[in-house]
Amino acid sequence: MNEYSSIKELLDGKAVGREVVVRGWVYRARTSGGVLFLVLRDSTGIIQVAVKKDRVSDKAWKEAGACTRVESSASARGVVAEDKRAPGGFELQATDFTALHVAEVFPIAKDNSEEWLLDIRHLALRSRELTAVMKVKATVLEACREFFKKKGYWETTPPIIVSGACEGGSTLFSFDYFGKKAFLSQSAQLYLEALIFSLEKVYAITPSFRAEKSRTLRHLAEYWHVEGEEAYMNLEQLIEFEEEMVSFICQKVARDRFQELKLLGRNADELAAIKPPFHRMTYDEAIDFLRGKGMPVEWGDDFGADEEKALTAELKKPLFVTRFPKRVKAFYMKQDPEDERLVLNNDLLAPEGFGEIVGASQREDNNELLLTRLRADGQDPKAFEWYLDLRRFGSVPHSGFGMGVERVVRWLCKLEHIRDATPFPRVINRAYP
Ligand code: NSS
Repeated sequence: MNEYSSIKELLDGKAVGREVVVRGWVYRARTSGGVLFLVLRDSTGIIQVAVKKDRVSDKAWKEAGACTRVESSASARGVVAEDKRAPGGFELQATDFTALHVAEVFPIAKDNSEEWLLDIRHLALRSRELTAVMKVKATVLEACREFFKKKGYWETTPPIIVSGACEGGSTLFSFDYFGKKAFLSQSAQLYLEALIFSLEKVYAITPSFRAEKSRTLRHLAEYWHVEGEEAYMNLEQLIEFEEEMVSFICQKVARDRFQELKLLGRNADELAAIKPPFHRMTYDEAIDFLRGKGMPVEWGDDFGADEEKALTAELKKPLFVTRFPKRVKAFYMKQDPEDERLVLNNDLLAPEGFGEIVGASQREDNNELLLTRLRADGQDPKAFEWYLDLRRFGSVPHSGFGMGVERVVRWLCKLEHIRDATPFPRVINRAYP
């Protein structure tokens, strides 16, 4: 009998009295009354292992004694017993114990500085909180793929090495590509637009790169981007799609990651309550709202973290802000036929002050307007010749969006800083470890 049990399956009471084998890492250790108590953790949970000298072999006793250093790895055989004092309420009464690796002194203790914890992120990732966040993130990605599949979308693989900017030149990372200048993709959008002409409904989940030169709580230099693009879709249909997708993610995370959310201080019921319709406001209404709050905003300003916070601080559901001024938004957004100062776009803001999680728009399909906008942005239209071709051969109305996965995870997990939504954060002063 060397089948390993996951720790989680021992914590529902059904395993009481059974002899099982678990393996994992020592999370805590103490001795009391001649018994060695080692709390073991695996990817699913923690359980206390009680090792009594007279119940195990000399070899097992010695190996357990060597494993009192936290983060040592071990396997333990034992009988599951109920024990109200043990963390989780159950204990493994050891009949055998094997040290797999006796750890050196673990460099993480209480009161470590944040920078130090980031320096040893490869070890800090073992914390229960970060483990919970990574599981939530995996579930968010799973939910996205499930939702797109339900909607008949094809998953595609756009390039990461690109020759032009999608979101403006100021945050592009450039590098030498066989003697020519190339960039790391900020967004797969332009390539997804090309793909709708054969596949109609497409999405991609890719890393995106932004040379963000400021330190903020919500910007990474490398983040994961979920992007969708659909032929014949207009702004109103796009909004409904986003609403449904974000609700689907919240429902799934609330259901499947209930325990993890609890550990992180997020009540799953709050996420389960996120259902369509979301709040909606035009840009003009948002300006009025912010002025009413005494904020010094001018028509034509883009919104930053402070404005987004003020707009959503009191809300329990996300908020769509629609129809922004053309001059603060990207060249590809379709001009509003009813007001040429505006574009047919929306920013989706998470509630509770967390701010923008999705940027979306109907796409400009008039090449004259596209060229004017590209020039106004200081871009070289030659780099976009292929993109302009898309409007020369069977152009159709279409729309799409991009959602920042870490932004969503930060909101769902109520994280202070976006860097904790990703295992190895890349920010202005850090690309290590
Ligand atoms: O710049 S966006 O608002 N829009 C686009 O890139 C479009 N081309 C997407 C599309 O329509 N296919 O970025 C989209 C989202 C934004 O709402 C954030 O959630 C996230 O990407 N985002 C970021 N997350 C983390 N760090 C940084 N620096 C960042 N920039 C954008």
